[in-house]
Amino acid sequence: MGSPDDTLPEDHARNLQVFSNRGNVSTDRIPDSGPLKTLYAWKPLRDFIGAVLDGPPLCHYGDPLASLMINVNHAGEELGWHLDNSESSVTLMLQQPERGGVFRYVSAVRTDDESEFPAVNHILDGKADDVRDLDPPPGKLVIFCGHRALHCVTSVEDDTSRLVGVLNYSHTPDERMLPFVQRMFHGREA
Ligand SMILES: O=C(O)CCC(=O)C(=O)O
Ligand SMILES: [Fe+2]
Repeated sequence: MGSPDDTLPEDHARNLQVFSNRGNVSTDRIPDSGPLKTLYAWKPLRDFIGAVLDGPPLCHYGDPLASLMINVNHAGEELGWHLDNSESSVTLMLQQPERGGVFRYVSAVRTDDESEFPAVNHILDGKADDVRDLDPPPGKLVIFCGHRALHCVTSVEDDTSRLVGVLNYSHTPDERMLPFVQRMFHGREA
């Protein structure tokens, strides 16, 4: 994701605005000795995920706010369609709503060439036929290439909030979000 580009048309994928109103608990607000940070620090898990993804070894994502998070979607809250900055993400469902809060994705949308832009428009216009839904129960790990798969979380439709641990990894150390992206997702820079 980058900032809007006013040299491109308004309806170009780079300039589309999506709506998100979910909250999150950032890395520095998750207890160091708690189970989620302990799991994130556990090297065998990182090695396992690297092996599943069959790519180069994974590092912890270097962003001080977004390397490990807990996403919180209360009733009526959603996360709009997006691609992640970090290469791979692992989510661990902690609490699942009865209705809504479904993880929705389309694989391999980022291609690093011009074809990715019309593909994003097609999906946001609701025209894609390869959209898939995942609704993992609590305790289930989901491993996905969030850098390439366009994904979103649909609105939660009941009073049980959706709580998901998000474990982010990258291929090189010290990768981080741009300050405007930190502000957008965390309301602050760090
Ligand atoms: O909440 C989820 O299941 C996905 C989270 C996500 O895509 C993100 O935080 O970038
Ligand atoms: Fe994401």
